[in-house]
Amino acid sequence: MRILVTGGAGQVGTDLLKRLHADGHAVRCFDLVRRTPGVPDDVEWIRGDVVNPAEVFDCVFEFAPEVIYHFAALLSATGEKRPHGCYTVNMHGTRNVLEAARLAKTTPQVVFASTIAVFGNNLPTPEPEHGVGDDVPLQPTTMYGVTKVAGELLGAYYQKKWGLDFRGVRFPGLINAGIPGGGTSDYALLMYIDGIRYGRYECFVGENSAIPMMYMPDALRALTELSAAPRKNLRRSIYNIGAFSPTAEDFAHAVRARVPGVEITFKADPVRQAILDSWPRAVNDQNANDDWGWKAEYTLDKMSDELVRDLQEMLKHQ
Ligand code: AKB
Repeated sequence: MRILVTGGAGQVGTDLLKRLHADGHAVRCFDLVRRTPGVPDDVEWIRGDVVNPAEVFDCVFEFAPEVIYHFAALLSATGEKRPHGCYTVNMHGTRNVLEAARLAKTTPQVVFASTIAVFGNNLPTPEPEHGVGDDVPLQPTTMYGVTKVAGELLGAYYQKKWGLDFRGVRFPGLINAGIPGGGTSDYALLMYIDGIRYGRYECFVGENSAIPMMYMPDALRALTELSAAPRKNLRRSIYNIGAFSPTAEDFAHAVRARVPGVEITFKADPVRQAILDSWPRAVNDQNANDDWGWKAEYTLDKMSDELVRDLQEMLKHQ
């Protein structure tokens, strides 16, 4: 298949490019920045700005992808520092990608990376035992969340009005053997990285904080399984997906058990703590399970064993 990934230099994009290439697809990345080390040479790399319609249209019309994974976005923490930049990249970028897909002769499927940041005020209280569902009020408190709710709705509009095949997942915080950037959920991965390379980490949220989290191999599988699902099986376009929801202290415990002598302390940063507190502790992903068989495979322990091994290897070479 011919597959385009916008924002392919980011945390999810980099790993997805490698996976799609390994699976034998013809893959093109569209990103502002230059090629990420480790991405195979025959993944085509186009440098361009998702905010510029001409650059997006030229890229899509010329490559004629069958699937577009749209990831280009500013995340929650960066979005609160640069709300106008976040609005521009996330809103105009999504509209440009949807419009390019609508106009392209190949009418590619668009797979959208949404997020737990679409949730915010007026969630059910107490939080339901099996996590918040897909259809609770979406009243985010961050610019990132606002733009992702708008992206979900815009994609659904393109589907209804013009028959575009639009689908997506609401990602939890994602963890992989890579370097995160700009997210509020980054504390979890940074605890492992800084714990291994410096022997210490000061966590920017309190020890009892907990949000949905997921290990990258599960996240990649969710994307490719959703993309492959027959359209007739999908009763909606956007799905919650969950895996586990440890507290920050649970993460610290998992790191301490695998990195001898590591020192982890907690000092909440009010801005990022408030963002995190606005998100649910867990999501209910029954619809994804019913419609396309979604089920996470990794637990905190299974992930931590693999992650520590991979990070130790990665950090040796830096
Ligand atoms: C962030 O923290 O902003 C992201 C997300 C949960 O979407 N990782």
